[in-house]
Amino acid sequence: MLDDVVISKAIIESYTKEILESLESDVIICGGGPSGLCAAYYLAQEGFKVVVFERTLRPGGGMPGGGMMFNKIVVQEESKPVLDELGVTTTHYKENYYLASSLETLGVLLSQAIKKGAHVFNCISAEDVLVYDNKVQGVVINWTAAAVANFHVDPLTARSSCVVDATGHAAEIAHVVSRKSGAKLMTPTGEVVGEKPMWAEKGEKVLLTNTKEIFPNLYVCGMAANAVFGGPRMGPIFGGMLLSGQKVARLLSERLRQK
Ligand code: 48H
Repeated sequence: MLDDVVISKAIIESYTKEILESLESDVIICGGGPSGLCAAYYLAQEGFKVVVFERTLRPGGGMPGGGMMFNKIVVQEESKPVLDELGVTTTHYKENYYLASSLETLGVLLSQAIKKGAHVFNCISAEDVLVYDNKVQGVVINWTAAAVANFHVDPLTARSSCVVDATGHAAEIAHVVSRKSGAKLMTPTGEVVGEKPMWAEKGEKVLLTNTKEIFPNLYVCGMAANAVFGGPRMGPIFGGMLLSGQKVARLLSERLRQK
């Protein structure tokens, strides 16, 4: 026999427990696209407490759409080890080009990040940041549905040692810090420079250099990193997104271990 209210209690109790435990963490990642999920996977694997807030119902960002909804992704040789480690099937296309299903890659990445211990919350947007003493100390969160409905609902907060902007092209967290704190970002202009036109070779090359700290305790990865530093977009090649997530996890791991 099944009791409907027991089912409801099980869901509400376990969700409430997980989100309460997630209000203080080592790293908050804003955005559950490929770069954010990859960063979450590596950080969780290292034993850090990592929380991902993803705006939409379905994590994955631009990955499931592949290229123009042809649901395949291309990755280059240097990023293939990440897919091998995760257990994603790849096929060789030509020298330096591998193909994978965008859906399988997303499914595996999300599953592996959660299995390693990352706390992934969908339907929650990071709408602002906590900045005390000129350092980012956490994020301000709200139900995406409240914003979609245009309801005036005050938000809640979550604290972390570091925050990652993995919000993709929009680089939302970098923008909000730049706009509201009045301080300069660690970019050539001191602000968000803005993404440049498509150029896969260059976009992938500069992405790893651009993956770094841009304001005390705030890091950028993925497409947001190129948007912040004025790097080109690169179309549906996803190797750089994975490597950028891996790099930001390594930077944070080194940083957090020094504490
Ligand atoms: C919570 C948020 C918020 C917010 C946004 O766009 P993404 O897939 O980002 P990346 O950088 O991991 O991957 C980029 C890739 O998908 C891509 O777009 C490429 C390679 N483009 C090249 C080209 O030429 O177009 O994911 C970002 C995620 C999304 O799921 C958003 O819903 C989410 O972040 N998000 N989540 N709070 N404020 N803003």
